[in-house]
Amino acid sequence: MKNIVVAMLAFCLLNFAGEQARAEYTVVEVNFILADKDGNFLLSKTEYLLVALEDFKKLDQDGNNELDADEVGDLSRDPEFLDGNTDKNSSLSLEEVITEKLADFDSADTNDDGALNVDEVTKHQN
Ligand SMILES: [Ca+2]
Ligand SMILES: [Ca+2]
Ligand SMILES: [Ca+2]
Ligand SMILES: [Ca+2]
Repeated sequence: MKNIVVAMLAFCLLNFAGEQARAEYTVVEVNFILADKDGNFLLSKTEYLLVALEDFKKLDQDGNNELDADEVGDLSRDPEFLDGNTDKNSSLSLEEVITEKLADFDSADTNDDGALNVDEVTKHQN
């Protein structure tokens, strides 16, 4: 019984916090909430990679696990694309994306707890 009360209270508090902050959500925060599958307000490495994989799948129209210039359009001139393309061929492979995202994750995780909170993500995006 006690657990149920605590759970309900937590739920109400979360809802209340959500209500309060909704008008001020930034794009980064909305993306964070969408990526945070288990809703613990932290992005694990898995949650972080999952977003990248979903994006990758959407862009990879022919499903060959390589993003070619014609699949990503202007993105192929993006510094992030050029940086990530470590073998300097004309496409970004799934492996290259994962490697880049893992490096991204580590550099964003400034308190080294193996997860990203919304502050760390916001700072990293800016
Ligand atoms: Ca999470
Ligand atoms: Ca492709
Ligand atoms: Ca490549
Ligand atoms: Ca962290």
